[in-house]
Amino acid sequence: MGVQIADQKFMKNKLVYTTSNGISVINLNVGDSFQIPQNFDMQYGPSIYGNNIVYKAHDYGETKQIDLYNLDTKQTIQLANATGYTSPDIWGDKVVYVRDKNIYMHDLITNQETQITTSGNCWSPSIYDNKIVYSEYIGYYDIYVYDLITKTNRQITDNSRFNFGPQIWENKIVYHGGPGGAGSSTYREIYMYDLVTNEETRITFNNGQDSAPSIYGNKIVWVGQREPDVFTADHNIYMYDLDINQEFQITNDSIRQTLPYIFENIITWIEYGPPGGGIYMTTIPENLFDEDNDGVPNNEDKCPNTEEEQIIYGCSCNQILELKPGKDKSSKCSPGIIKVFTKGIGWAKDLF
Ligand SMILES: [Ca+2]
Ligand SMILES: [Ca+2]
Ligand SMILES: [Ca+2]
Ligand SMILES: [Ca+2]
Repeated sequence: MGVQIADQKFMKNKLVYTTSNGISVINLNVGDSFQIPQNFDMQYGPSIYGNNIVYKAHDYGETKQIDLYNLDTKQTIQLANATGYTSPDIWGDKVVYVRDKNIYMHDLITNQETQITTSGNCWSPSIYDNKIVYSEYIGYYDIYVYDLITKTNRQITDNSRFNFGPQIWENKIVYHGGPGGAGSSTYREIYMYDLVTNEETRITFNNGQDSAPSIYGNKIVWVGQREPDVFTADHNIYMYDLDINQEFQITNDSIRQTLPYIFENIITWIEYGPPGGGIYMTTIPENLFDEDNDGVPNNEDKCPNTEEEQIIYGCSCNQILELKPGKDKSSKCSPGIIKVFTKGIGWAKDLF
């Protein structure tokens, strides 16, 4: 694209991003780009859900506000006043943002605003379904989650780290945390907190900066360095698969990559030139997905939704016996049955 990109985020097939020209949206399927109307000197930090784009807007030195642009109606509306620099986020009909260092939520259906926090030390909200995550300064920065159903705030980290920038998908929250208190170290690591098991998992272990995580399903992406000098070290995009507990390096070159985002099987990120610079994307290879979590990747799995232990080709004994024709179904997978299935001979000839 050849212009400096400030931020980017996407959902399904639409990617929103900011350049010095303002906010644009790209349809990833067809590749056409559309710039939303520029009503203020500055418009940035977009987030998209369906056809609604929310973002920060203001004239130079003027009060900041949260605006919403709808791609169907082509109308812009002001949702709220919003001081501070953290961007808004949207999920369904709910928009979250920071005002006076507190988290607020605007409901697009009722057109009402709800104040989520009162401490005056809150930042970087993100929303998924009925859960809002954010970072709050209480001597250190810690991660909190607000449940819109129970209307309760819950602190999920409690340590002397600098925990910041939470993102949430279903019941998993990712964020980066410094190893000590603010200023004690420059190195950050990626962490994941599971709201079901109530456990924190450390994802990265290295003498380099790891930050800006994004999560979709059981996959986490972030920007990482693998050298101790944070000012000279190269930046690359990394991915961690929680299903197989394995890290993958997505980029490997001397160009600086940053701010990755993941949705479904697509990872996008920003590159700073020279040469050029812009937004890049990659598709996660199918052999990294294991939908039924049986240890056999989708592209090799012959049986979906395996619940018992898989024996061969991602199929359990019961699934193999189900595939075998005839009424005299044995309850066991004899070596003969396994052999026929594995070799694709006899009754298994036309299965695959
Ligand atoms: Ca690190
Ligand atoms: Ca790089
Ligand atoms: Ca599988
Ligand atoms: Ca399977």
